Amino acid sequence: MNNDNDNSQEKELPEEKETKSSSNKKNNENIPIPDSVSTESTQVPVDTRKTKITSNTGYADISQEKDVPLITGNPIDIKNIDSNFVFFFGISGSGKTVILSAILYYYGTQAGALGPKLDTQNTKPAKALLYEWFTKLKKGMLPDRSPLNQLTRLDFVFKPNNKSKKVTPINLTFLETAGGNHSDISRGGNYINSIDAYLSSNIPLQVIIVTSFDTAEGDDVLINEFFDLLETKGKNLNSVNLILVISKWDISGRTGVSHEEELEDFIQLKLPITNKRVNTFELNKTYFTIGNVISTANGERIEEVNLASAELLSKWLYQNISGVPLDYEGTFLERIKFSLFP
Ligand SMILES: Nc1nc2c(ncn2[C@@H]2O[C@H](COP(=O)(O)OP(=O)(O)OP(=O)(O)O)[C@@H](O)[C@H]2O)c(=O)[nH]1
Ligand SMILES: [Mg+2]
Repeated sequence: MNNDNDNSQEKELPEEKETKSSSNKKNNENIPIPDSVSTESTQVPVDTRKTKITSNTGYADISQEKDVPLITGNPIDIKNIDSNFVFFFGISGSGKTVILSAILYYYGTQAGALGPKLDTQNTKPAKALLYEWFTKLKKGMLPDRSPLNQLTRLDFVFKPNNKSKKVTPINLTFLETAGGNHSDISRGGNYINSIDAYLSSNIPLQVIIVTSFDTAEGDDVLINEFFDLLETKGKNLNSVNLILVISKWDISGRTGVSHEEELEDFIQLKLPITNKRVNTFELNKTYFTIGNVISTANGERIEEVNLASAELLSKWLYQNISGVPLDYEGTFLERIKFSLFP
């Protein structure tokens, strides 16, 4: 991989366009969202040099021609790799975007300040999407479904409000994709290039696998195909930061898990193959809910936004990346200082 931030392989981001009208956006202002922020390369360089005909047979004598460099591997070069990448896996409707927007909401409204990273091409679209999701969540509305065949890269800087010097700001790059593109890998299939490029690269990667309480059973095989794919890309499950999330836990009728065994039992029952892998490699697992979702005349609404499970995931992410808990209490000296000058 080329690390010199060569941008030539990536498509320029389009300017923002007005939001298309959406059924559950009745009370919402028009917020601009990007039409596309795909990193997928659409043009390959064309060599326009002609082969000279030098022999008198009329055939091209190419023996004197120099070999051209052979490009192997993935043609997409990922720029701005100085970040911590978060990749969501899950079928369409599993709840990936709801989880992502809830994590951003937790970071930006409870744990500190979240802003787009300024030195990237994605600043404008990241800002637009961030504030669209924030506005919606405040009103109990859910994000729109993610467009197919488009990887949306969102670069952010998160500055925690924890006063300890050890709790430092971090760069976060979320990779938003549609579930339909994850189903592409079923039965040995491949990802589209823009997704494959990130999984094939040597970047700091956190993986969040999302499967819903009501459909987990059907995802067991696909999740394992994804594990296999990660391993073929050189991402050893022993060392990759990965968490399995059972989403829409509220459908169970509870907002949390009374005993840890409840989650364990669920995974063992509904996801037996995944369970083996998760236990062998001691991967993390948790549940998620944004709160009860009800149908109204204006579309789906969250009855009461519940950030408890988003908090857990956000803290897992921060600690994995920075090595320090987000709610680190500070050193002895810091604690004295904070108690004198709160
Ligand atoms: N009850 C309940 N429903 C949820 C929850 N999270 C998501 N949903 C429902 O699931 C739908 C899909 O959620 P998304 O986050 O858009 O799913 P996704 O995985 O991003 O789907 P794609 O973008 O199509 O890949 C939402 O519109 C809600 O109807 C939750 O915590 N509880
Ligand atoms: Mg989505």
